[in-house]
Amino acid sequence: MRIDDILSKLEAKHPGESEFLQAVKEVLVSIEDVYNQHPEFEKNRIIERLVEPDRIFTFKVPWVDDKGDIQVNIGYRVQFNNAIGPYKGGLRFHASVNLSSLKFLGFEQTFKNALTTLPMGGGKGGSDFSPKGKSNSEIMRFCQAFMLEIWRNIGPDTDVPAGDIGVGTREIGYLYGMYKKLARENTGTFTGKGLEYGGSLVRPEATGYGALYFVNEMLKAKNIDIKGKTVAISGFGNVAWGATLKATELGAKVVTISGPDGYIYDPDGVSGDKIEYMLELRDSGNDVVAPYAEKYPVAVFHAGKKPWVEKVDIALPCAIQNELNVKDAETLINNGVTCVAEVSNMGCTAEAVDYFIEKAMLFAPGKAVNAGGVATSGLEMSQNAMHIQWGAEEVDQRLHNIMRNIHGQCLAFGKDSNGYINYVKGANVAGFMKVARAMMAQGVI
Ligand code: 2IT
Repeated sequence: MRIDDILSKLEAKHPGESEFLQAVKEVLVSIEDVYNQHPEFEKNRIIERLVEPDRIFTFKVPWVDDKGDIQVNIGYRVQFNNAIGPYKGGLRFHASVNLSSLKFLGFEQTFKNALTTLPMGGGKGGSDFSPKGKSNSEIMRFCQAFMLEIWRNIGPDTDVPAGDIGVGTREIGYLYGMYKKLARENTGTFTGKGLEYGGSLVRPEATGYGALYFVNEMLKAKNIDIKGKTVAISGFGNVAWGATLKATELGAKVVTISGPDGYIYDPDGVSGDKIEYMLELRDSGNDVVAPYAEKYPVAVFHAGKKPWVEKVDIALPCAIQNELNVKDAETLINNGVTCVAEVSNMGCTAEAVDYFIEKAMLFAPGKAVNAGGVATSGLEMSQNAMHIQWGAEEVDQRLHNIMRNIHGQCLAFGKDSNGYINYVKGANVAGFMKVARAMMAQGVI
């Protein structure tokens, strides 16, 4: 495999898609050795076929705001790869959304979903619509307009969207409501639904819970007890909330959360009603964390800064891609960090990832760490297909087992000759092998 060749061809075909190229490069570097051991992959052009999405829908989303003005956004659904199951992945509503970010997310989702052990292919979608400061009615009208365009191309056995940044239970409700009105069927088709209409218990918590189950496995493999460890978390949305809940339950102390406006340091730990307050902050729609320090004066707000300057044992980026750069990585290591795990998708820049690995740090990538979210979406699909609802304990137990299994796959495929566990390699190789074998078995399609 000529990695540089593949990347430069890809760049020439799709100029400017820097995040997508970053995600592809990370996978190619990881899988190079096993790929070269399997000449049949090269013969079947598996890489060339894997780096192009099956198809992409791009569409106009016109809607009317509360003032009566017409707004126009762009909607997307990237159906990346369905070798192992229906396209599955979230919708992101955020001002930064473009084809590069959705292609990187769809590509990552393909391998992540393979790691979950469940039969799901990879997809992603969304819009450059920003929910920040929008009223409830505006969000509903936008979701309805989005769904009018894409409903024909999704379905319970073809493509199952879910939430991501800017898309939570409320948005899924509006999207699914419109979908049902148009499609005249009631078989699920979305995950992250409300509990009253087919949602799964533990789905809201699942990404954060799963991440902490995974981090706990990483620490246990090194005989380190998570109890009493300090944790820096970025973000304050659904994922940060679930991670804070489980970290606290496991006896760790979460000392930071963050937003686009800066970060909060709480020396007493974000626990108890402070965790629920994170939801209030999110629901305010203002996208800021500063009010936390007004409500809890023990905490300090650091305007315009990221939490990685704090001395902590565990760092968990939970916000957005490339939020932790190589300088942050250096600072964390100089401050004695023990474990860094991406909970956001591609939370660290490529340079930061390389640096963590070069320093033989306990570091794991988002596609392994945050796979509990989509895994629990898979469990929601199973419950919908069986027309039943599992109890919280049942779902949580399955989630826990899946995360242990993913950790096991990383150990099996990520061990370097010197004994270092390269979780990036482990996750990429394990995910790739499953997708590649499925593609080989199904011919040139
Ligand atoms: O990045 C992700 O895995 C998600 N946003 C969740 C996707 C899903 O289908 O639950």
